[in-house]
Amino acid sequence: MKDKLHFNSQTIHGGQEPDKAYGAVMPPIYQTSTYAQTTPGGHKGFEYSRTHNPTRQALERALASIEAGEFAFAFGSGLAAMDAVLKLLKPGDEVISTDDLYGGSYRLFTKIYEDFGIHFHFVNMASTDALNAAINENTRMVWVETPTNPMMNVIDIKAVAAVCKSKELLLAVDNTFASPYLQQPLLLGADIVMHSATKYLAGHSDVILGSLVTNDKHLAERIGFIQNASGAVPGPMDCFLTLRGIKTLHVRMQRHCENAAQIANYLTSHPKIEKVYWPGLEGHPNHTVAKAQMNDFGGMLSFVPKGANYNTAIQIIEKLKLFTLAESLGGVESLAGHPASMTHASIPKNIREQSGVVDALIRLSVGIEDVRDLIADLEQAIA
Ligand code: P1T
Repeated sequence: MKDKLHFNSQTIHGGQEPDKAYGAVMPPIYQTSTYAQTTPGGHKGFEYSRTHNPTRQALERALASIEAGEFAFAFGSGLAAMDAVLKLLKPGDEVISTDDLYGGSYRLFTKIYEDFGIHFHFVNMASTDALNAAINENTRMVWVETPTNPMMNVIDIKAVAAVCKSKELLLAVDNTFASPYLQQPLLLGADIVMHSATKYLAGHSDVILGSLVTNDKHLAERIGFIQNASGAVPGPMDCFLTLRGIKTLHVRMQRHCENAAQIANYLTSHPKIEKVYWPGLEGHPNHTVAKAQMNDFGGMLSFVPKGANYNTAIQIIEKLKLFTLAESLGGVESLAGHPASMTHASIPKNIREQSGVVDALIRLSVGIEDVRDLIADLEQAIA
């Protein structure tokens, strides 16, 4: 019966059973590095916590369930999860990625893996033309972030998946900004879905964790091997916190989306605001794709005040009182950030500006507070 649950029940029950020892409804935090054996290899399924841990296993089963996948793997951070995906590749392989993406992802690609002989292309995936043009005989993988961080471009996963299938390329989707409440990339044709579970999945700004989910048995075997062999695993306490967060994902996401819609509309009609980037706006360039692909439009938005530059954008952010100036996103509390100097500072200015990440851009992670308080805070800061 648990296999057939709707998403809003899966977040609570998916892959979950009461703990075998005492029936604990939440899995205990198995804070142990190792497990007693009666004879070498004589154990109860757990040998060493880098390889397996019961709290991590409970989380991984929940992750698989909510991403409509069979195999899930938890990592010490979102970037550690990405790192494991990149280890599927070999020197000489090429990757095509979106031209707008988290600065840390860009840094991992260009500052670490380029040195190991893996080459990256960053293309606009509004249509599949640039993607098709960048494919050559060395291309192995396509890396898509959608909606993108911080410009909120929405990429048609089904269309990209069709290209990848026809060219036998792996498709990995970073689903951090959407969360599986809004879209489940494996159902749209992706081979691997990745999360910075630090964000909406955990949801309370109290943990750093990453995940990968796939339906492909061979990929799963290789990822499981890499997870154990490289060892970038999360601790049991962080797994517990993430699992607890997932149980309220659907109710949090609903409010994130409702609040973001009101704030996007408020900013759009504000005389001092030049541009608002939120996929739910009819004027958003990928609104049609977003409407077809996503169940709602998410809690992240970016905007540019009229006539603003680096300094005036920072002045506005510093005036905010309820929005906290901070990196990260997806927690219950609203955050404001300045991508050019914070999350995307590792991308050279000329490259980030090509994708719209100008010095005046402000990014909001809209939380689940009363939206009237959030709008009042924006009002006083913009004034
Ligand atoms: O921080 P970590 O859990 O390692 O996840 C990295 C990551 C990967 N992918 C996306 C889309 C992300 O947004 C992030 C982390 N992003 C921020 C910290 C930020 O403020 O944008």
